[in-house]
Amino acid sequence: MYQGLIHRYKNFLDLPEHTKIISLNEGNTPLIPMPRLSKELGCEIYIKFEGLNPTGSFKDRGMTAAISEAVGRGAETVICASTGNTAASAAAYAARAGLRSIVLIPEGKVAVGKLAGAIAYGAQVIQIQGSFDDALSLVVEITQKTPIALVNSINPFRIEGQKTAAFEICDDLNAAPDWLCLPVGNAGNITSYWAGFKQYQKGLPRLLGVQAVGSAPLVFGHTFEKPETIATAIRIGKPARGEQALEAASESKGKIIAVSDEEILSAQKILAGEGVWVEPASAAGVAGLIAESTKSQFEAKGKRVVVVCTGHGMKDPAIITESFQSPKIIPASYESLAEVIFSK
Ligand code: AN7
Repeated sequence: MYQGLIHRYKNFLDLPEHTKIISLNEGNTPLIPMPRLSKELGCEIYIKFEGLNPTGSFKDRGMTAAISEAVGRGAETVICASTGNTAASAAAYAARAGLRSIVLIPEGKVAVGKLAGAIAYGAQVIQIQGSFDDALSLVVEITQKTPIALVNSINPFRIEGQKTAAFEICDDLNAAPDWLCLPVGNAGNITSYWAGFKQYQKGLPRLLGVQAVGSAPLVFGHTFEKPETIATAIRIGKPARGEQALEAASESKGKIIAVSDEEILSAQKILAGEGVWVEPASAAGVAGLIAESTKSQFEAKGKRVVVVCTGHGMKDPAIITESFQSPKIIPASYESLAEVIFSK
């Protein structure tokens, strides 16, 4: 029986002796081929659908490692700053381990499915009058001054756990893909993938990291004091692992680009149109690939491409329900039904 990613990849993960595995059988997510999008763009595209992790995002990979380490060394309380997904994941794994969890989120900027998750799993949720970056500074300060354990991706064990997504892709395809496209926020994930591919020695992809244009410090080369984007998961102006992300992109002969909110929402629709509903930030990788495909030199043409979709669409239902017409209401009669279905 599958027992989670630490169990599966133990020999590849640099975790201390004291680690006590806390798992929800995360990982082992599918690589879903996208025949229509592949045909349209002229490459072989697979989605690594990380929304199918236990709490609905890729964060569970790093969190199983971070919480397993923290609990093993006797931590009683964990804390993180979050745009939402880390919060839900930390809360779930802390609950599983019997730890107290505290999550700091930017006021009013967290999608409802993530907030609900954090509350359901029993976290103490605190809204900060500021951005994710402000919340992260506070978390760093309190974990330096008190025994509370930090589980943001500054924590090296988060990176260890998240490397496993690269291992799974290599195992599924029997090699690394030519390109790997993914959203970039605080830059823990792109750092982890690159470390994972390098360690696994099944080839190296070129990396296409994608930020939202209103929160694109790694593209424009300066921090964003007031990051903005509808993709709230990546509304981050000072990525903690920004330097590593830039290094990874350049070492891989790839790049980090920015896409607009419109391009992100359009990519979300295209993915859902092929049966894969992801949250807006998660569609950034596809948005970036599409943007690249319109250039005269489309470097991924004819290549094998894996696009990481980091979080499930159910995390942020409001982005859909607020912008679409609500479904028609009809009397409960056959005539009315036939009329709406067959009328032009
Ligand atoms: C769906 O939860 O930062 O570049 O606090 O939720 O590793 O930060 C979330 C980030 C991409 C960016 N896609 O990953 C948080 C948080 C989704 C995300 C990212 C996030 P990183």
